[in-house]
Amino acid sequence: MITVVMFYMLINLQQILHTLKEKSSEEEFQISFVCHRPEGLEILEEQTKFSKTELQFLYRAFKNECPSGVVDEDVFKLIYSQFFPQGDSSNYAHFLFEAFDTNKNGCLSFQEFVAGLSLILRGSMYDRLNWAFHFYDHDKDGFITKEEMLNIMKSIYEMMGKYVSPPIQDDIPREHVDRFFQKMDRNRDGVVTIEEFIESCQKDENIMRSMRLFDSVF
Ligand SMILES: [Ca+2]
Ligand SMILES: [Ca+2]
Ligand SMILES: [Ca+2]
Repeated sequence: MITVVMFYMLINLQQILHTLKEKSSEEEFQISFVCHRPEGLEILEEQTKFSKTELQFLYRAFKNECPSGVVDEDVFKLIYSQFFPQGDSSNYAHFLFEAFDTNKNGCLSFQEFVAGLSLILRGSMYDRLNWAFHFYDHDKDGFITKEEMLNIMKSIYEMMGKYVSPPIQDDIPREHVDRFFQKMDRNRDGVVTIEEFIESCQKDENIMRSMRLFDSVF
């Protein structure tokens, strides 16, 4: 189940980066004249695992997609919906937006964008699992509840849309969540802690393999 979530994130990131790449090369000529130079590039280079060239590319792409330099949740949802025209990606985009908007001001800045990407794409296995845990732990109280998991699972099914074959039954997301808890909730107290989460993930070869796929995205 975490493999499913990671798989979708991976596909999203690949598509988004691919689109950004295409758009930025289309406008390369204009951009070279505008000559955007992000402030604090050196600082970001220290704070993330991206090189200066990679940061410049990401910055141009980000600016190109959102010239104001910040993305609010509606813009984020719009960008997302282009990748999932057959389904409703708004709830999933909402969860992802919240995970990236670390200062909770309702806007995604370039700094937040690259900080998140750096953790997911270049972080250690612990960084990635930690990021994933906080993604699921929606209210940030340190525990993943069945309800939090179910909301994310449902949003993934909504995003996949109604053309999935065979059609998704209503109880399928709940069954996924039950399986997740059987595996992760080691002390059977009904919630999953970061320790339980990381330990269970590290013992699961499928999860580890899907985590390693992030190495080749960008
Ligand atoms: Ca923010
Ligand atoms: Ca929680
Ligand atoms: Ca537990």
